[in-house]
Amino acid sequence: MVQENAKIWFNGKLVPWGEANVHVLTHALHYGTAVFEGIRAYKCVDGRSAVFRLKEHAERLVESGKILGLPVPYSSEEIADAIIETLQANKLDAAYIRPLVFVGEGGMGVHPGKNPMHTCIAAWEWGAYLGEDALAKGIRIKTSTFTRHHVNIMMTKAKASGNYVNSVLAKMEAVADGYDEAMMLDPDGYVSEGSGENLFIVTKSGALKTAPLTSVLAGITRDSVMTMARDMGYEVLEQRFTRDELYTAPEAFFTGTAAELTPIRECDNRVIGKGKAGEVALNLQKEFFNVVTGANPKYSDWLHYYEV
Ligand code: PPE
Repeated sequence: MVQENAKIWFNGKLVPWGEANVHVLTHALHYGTAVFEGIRAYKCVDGRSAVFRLKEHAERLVESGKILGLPVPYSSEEIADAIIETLQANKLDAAYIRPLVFVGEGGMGVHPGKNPMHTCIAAWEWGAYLGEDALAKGIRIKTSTFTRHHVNIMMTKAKASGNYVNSVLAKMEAVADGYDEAMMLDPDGYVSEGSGENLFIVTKSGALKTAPLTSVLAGITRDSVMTMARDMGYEVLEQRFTRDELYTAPEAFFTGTAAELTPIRECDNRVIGKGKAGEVALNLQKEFFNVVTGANPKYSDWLHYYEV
């Protein structure tokens, strides 16, 4: 359950949480015509709070709208300001933030026509996405029977709500079969990503490898981890790889705003590496938490501090 807070930012105003409602004929409910973001704010080591890569998330939201041809009615700067306003209104010193821009009520039928675009921003406290033990011990995943997007079927660079039916199918199947998360293959059969995370392997030569930006979302955590890893001296490859390369990789892990950096210890009942969170994954995870909490000042450009 999402923990209820005081306010939700809705079309330019802060409204009481329980009053941020829509009509059942909202276009986006019927056709998935919406774009969204997932962003985290962390309580930092110096006692202040900061949103991680706020600018990049706000820009990706606006770009998602552009890709769908459903423009976000605010600039990325206005979205960023509204996010800070929402955190402050709810006195949140750490949070998961969910902006959503959607086609509203009016005409029915696939064409969005002149239906209004609505924008809302909610924020709440959200702990470890894949369970308490996931970050420390790693998770078990399963290759999905559902294929990930093809570049010309869904727009994979848009974080569009409709795209997520594919994720929901994969996630429900994985959980029903007793796994923590799904791993999806792209239409050519190569490893793509999880239902809500990018996927990395550590190769036998110690490099990091992740799928190129074709069928996967251009994750901001993916980008952050790639930058940090290169600075730490790891070679980072954006290359296609197969599921058997994942099975035999010394390590694997997921990255995402919600999932943060979650090690993978098993895929399709094959133990990965030593069957526990890998050394490289834990090393990068430690660095990641140091960065998002301001303990490592090297990437302070990625932190947008705010007063609670
Ligand atoms: N791939 C997918 C399909 C995805 O949904 C996410 C984020 C990522 C990769 C990683 O992107 P980034 O957060 O920019 O590093 N998934 C969001 C939604 C999760 C949810 O269950 O809702 C998230 O992590 O916020």
